[in-house]
Amino acid sequence: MVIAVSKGRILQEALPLLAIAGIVPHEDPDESRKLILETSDGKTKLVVIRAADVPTFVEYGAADVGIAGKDVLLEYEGDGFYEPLDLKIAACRLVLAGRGQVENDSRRLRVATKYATTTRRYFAQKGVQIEVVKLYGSMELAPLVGLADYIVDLVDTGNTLKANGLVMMEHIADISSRLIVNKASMKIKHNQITDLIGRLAAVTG
Ligand code: PRT
Ligand code: MG
Repeated sequence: MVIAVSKGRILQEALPLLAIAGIVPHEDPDESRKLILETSDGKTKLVVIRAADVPTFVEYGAADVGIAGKDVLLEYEGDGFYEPLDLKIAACRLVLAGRGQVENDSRRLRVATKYATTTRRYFAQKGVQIEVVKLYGSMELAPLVGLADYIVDLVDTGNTLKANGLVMMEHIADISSRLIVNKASMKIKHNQITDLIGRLAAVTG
């Protein structure tokens, strides 16, 4: 079985859970240059990849199982996997934030975000027309330099918003990391995968 894990903070919080489930990589993922890591569970390998690539690996069956943030899953267009378990790690909120209410003049509000699909869906449900400005990072900068009226971004402590004079305006979704499973793998490797889900469920409570 191959498990794909988002690198960065999700990996850091997932490794202790995987260890309790009996899966410990032979090499430190932060140090190793190997892309496929063997583990203490001889049947299981880890691939540590970019967050946004995890759903793709799982949908195509390149990984049987994945660990990814709900923010990434909401943004992913495709339905080639199951999402059986909330691992409750890397928790945060997806919010609309800005410098305060913007006076509504004639032009459409501009919202800067890495989460273009989720943002469009959110405003479409509210019946509000907006223009999405796609960014790949440092969303907090956009309202400060006049690139956008608002941002849609993840917030944990709120320190980043505060440091940039921004306030949270609307709560869009609660985010945490989820276990996802390739649909065919769920059938073909049913015992191995349900066993993993059971062990992780016992740890996450
Ligand atoms: O670069 P790449 O695309 O590979 O990933 P990345 O650098 O975005 O990865 P990383 O390690 O930052 O992890 C991202 C994942 O962690 C997200 O997909 C979420 O599921 C989860 N997560 C949980 C967070 C946060 N909390 C979080 N607070 N990801 C990012 N943040 C950022 C947020 O974007 C903002 O800039 O932290 C800042 C806000 O934090 P506070 O505490 O100041 O509010
Ligand atoms: Mg980051």
